Amino acid sequence: MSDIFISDLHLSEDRPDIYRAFCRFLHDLDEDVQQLYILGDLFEAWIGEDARNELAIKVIAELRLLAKRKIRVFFQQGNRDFLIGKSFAKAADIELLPDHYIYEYRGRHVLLMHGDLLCTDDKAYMRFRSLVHNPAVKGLFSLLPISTRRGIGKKLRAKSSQGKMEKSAEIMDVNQSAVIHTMEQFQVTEMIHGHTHRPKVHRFGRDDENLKRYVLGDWDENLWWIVSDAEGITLNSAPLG
Ligand SMILES: [Mn+2]
Repeated sequence: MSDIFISDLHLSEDRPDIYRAFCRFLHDLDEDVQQLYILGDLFEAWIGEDARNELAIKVIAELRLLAKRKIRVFFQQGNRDFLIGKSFAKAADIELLPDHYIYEYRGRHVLLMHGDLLCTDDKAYMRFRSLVHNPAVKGLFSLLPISTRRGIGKKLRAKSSQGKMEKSAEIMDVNQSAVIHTMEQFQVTEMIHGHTHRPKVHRFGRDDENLKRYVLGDWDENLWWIVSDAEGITLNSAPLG
């Protein structure tokens, strides 16, 4: 029995190679895989349930196949696709998870997050996040015509990639006190997240480095995934190929 974790595929019509790698990855999942957790940013952009493009429809069909193979799929929203909601989940036959979710396996408790909530040094992003997660703002946005929403999304992404060049590497990474605070709050010693595109296993903490933070990588030149099984938790990668 094993469970798989992925994040930050950033699927878009501009990168058919990543979509193909995703399909292959799903197809090749071991027989013993029971659950697949997608920890956000499955899509490069998501402007609303009524604006499904051809790619979204294909992804929904791929995810539905997993349900047929008795693999349960869980999805946590990322900062790019936080507008994915119930209708996508229903169409794809997957389950939506809250921003913080505790994954349990053989007595192990692991906190799952997309990861953006840990990047508290990026004050501008945190302000933006609380604005766009406001239900009233979400509601107003959903009333705009699809073309307007696409335009806004495009502008925001351009602004964010420009911002990334100007911000220091430290600001773009997680804040260590936010990590420790969150782990204490949820009473866990292990966590898995993505978002920062800095795949690594971090060991830290006062008592003999008892805390572990597993960071998934984004799918670009490589694909990244985490396996949880009786042996433990491992971070894996392979060329996108
Ligand atoms: Mn992200």
